[in-house]
Amino acid sequence: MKKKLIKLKDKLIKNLKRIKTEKLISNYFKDNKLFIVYVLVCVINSTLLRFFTMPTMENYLSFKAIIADTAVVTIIGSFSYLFKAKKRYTYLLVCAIIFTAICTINSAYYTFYTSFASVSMLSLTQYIGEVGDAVVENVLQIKDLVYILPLGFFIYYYHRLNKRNNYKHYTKETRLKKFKHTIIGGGLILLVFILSLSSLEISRFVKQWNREYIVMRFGIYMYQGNDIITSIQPKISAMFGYDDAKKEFTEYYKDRSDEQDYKNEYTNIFEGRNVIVIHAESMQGIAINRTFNGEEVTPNLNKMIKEGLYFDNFYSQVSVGTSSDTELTYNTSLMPTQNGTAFVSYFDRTYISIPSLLKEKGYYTFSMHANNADFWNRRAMHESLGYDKFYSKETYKVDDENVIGLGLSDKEFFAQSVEKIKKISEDNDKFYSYIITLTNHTPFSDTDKYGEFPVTMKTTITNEDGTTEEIEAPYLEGTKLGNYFKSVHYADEALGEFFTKMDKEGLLDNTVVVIFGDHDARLPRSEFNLMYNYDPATDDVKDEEDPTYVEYDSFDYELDRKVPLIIWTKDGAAKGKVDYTMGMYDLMPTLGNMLGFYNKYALGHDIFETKNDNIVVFPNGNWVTNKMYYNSQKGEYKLLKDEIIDENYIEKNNEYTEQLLDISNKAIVFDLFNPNSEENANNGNNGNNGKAVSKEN
Ligand code: GP9
Ligand code: MN
Repeated sequence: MKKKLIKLKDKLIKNLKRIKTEKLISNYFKDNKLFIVYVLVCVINSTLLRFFTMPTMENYLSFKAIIADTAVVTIIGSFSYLFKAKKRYTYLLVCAIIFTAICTINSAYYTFYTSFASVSMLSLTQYIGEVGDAVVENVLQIKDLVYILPLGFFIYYYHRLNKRNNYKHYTKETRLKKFKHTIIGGGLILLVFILSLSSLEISRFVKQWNREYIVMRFGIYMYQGNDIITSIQPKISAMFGYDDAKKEFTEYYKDRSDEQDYKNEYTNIFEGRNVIVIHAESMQGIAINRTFNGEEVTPNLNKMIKEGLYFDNFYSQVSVGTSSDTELTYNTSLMPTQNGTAFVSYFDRTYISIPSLLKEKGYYTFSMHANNADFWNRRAMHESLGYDKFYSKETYKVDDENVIGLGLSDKEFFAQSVEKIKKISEDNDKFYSYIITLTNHTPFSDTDKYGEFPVTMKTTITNEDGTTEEIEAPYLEGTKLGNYFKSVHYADEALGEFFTKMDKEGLLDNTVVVIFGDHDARLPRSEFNLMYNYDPATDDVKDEEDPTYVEYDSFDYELDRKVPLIIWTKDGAAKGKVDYTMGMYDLMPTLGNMLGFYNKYALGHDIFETKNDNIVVFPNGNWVTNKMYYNSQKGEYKLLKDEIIDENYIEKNNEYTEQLLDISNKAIVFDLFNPNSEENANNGNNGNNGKAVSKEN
């Protein structure tokens, strides 16, 4: 009996609890009808946007994006509870309209640019002029108006509640309580979202340029909020310290001559020739002249190395902006910025660049790359750098069967590019082109598409009983580095095909070709250690006690990160191996001397002037000369020559490095190459609306 009673009591309590919770929920719904409709409308619109722009289920039903959207609209909507009755509803209405507008604008923008909108682009007013009519005629489609439907429902509902004068009139305390509960609820959803993020997602969010990726994971509202912050931040940092920056800048360049004041054996040797620059994705020096069982990884590049100038101590100087940092440093002889990336945060500054200087000499300048134009914000930045035209993915025919890794395969990209270059060369007296490859991009996993290139080791091993055996050990097969070499082999083959086609069209006859790797393969040190210390008998890394084991320390790894640089002409006008230590920022002055242009503000040097006295500075403060590699974080160095070093050597180079990085950063942030920078700084308005200048200030 007692047992029965207890059971009954339990049941009763359970039911009461259930009824209480149900009541609570139903009361909440009754009390917060408009708020709930508001949240639903905003989340549905964001989901619709993903559906119309990136229509795979993984994208539009992205769980992460949905909780991120819910968190943002709940937190922002929670402030409505601070207002009294009617105003509370109006606040929600305004929010719903703004969120719907964000979806509509991005939907239309995506149709035109295959990317999402950025408020920083508002400063590119010429865009609006150019595309304004086109947007109305061609871009605004029915799908862009779909977002109005949920909003329409919200407005209808808002009016219904309004008409009945059906507001809940809360006391101040209740309003505050409701605000607190809602914002905490939103905060908890946000916390769940943050905890679900991977480090890759966070780092992409911070960089902000891979917009599709961010919208897919973070939803459109968080994307747009982050976009506003990253767009405003450089403007704020440019508001303080202009005068000091300008003074330091003027002081730094005061002894520089306005015109080139020297001549050497390379001066003007290529003046008037067409120029083809190949920015070879992830082409690292270790691939050059490397063979596997007698087969060269890069037979085509190796051939050009023999026929032209080859710089085998050449370093890229990239920071978090990787490819885009190389584009900045190559084109302007400036260093990557200390915060953010120049391509994203400072695209609206004035730059003195190779294309802008060559334009003055009558060149038609263009760049080519088969990825989305907004990747690394190239659409805007290539214009700022002075390229007349940027041929991006939109101008290429991309079929599924021609896709490898990130996009259109290099072979197909080059084949289509030759046709474009042919036309350009017919229409223009001379041209300068900057061509960015894509296939050889990490993670190098499309191995079945690269073509056969075994990275095994055929060798003879001695067995324990003294007999010998011919084996083909797996060596780098199945490793990241092995896959990288397969990918490089493909990239080299694509380059070979490109030059053969260009030659057939006669496009190499009066042309100088410049090829460089944009940065290293970004593979871990352990991969290299295996390559250098492989034991075919055990198919593993040799024992450290083994007398043939070679130590591969962090300095060796840094030194191996160098990239190839080749300057080639069909007639072999310049030949030979150059082993001076050289950086990406030295390329502009070195080429300037050869092609006949000069930039007083280059941070690098003509390598044929500085020769063995050159120093390569890295964005993290490390530097390398022909004598030592210095790691500024650890304060450690490795000597590269058996030579006694002057006691002030490190200190002097550290000072040089710090000053150079500082000047470079200030020149970009404060827009110091812009003749109107002072005026702009006084008006709190830095940036040049994306125009490059080629004249000195
Ligand atoms: C993308 C390509 C790669 O278009 O240039 O950029 P990265 O990841 O090397 O910076
Ligand atoms: Mn790259």
